[in-house]
Amino acid sequence: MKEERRKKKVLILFLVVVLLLGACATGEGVESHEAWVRNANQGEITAVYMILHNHTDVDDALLGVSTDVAEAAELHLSAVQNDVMTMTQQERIEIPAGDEVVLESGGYHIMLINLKQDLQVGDEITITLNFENYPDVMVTVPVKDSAEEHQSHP
Ligand SMILES: [Cu+2]
Repeated sequence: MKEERRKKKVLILFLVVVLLLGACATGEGVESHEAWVRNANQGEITAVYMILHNHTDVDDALLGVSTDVAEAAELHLSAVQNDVMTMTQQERIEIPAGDEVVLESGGYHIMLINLKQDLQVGDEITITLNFENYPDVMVTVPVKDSAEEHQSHP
């Protein structure tokens, strides 16, 4: 009887874990999840955020990004130093095997510099991610409002 209950508990725990992992559990290669770009106007800069998930068993790194909507795209890391928000350009963003890295406000992000067009809420842009090992990945990125997010990103 006790054994039976224990088995049930283990099964439920297993199901919960599977549900929590969600789409990631079935992923392949290096994928991006929940990508979005902050709305901005032509000539301005903006930032792209996402979760990068490395489903492979090889350590990888994001080396660069290309897009038609901006003059340049750079990898950046934000940090607070002496109460001042700073951004430094990164040559690479490591994505260890079987792990994920979060690009988010106040941390790693992809900076789009000198936008060639307005990015309005509801629009979508396409960016291409270049990795050290994994082949290029094209990502469709919806434009979202910056208002509910923090306002301090330069
Ligand atoms: Cu930046």
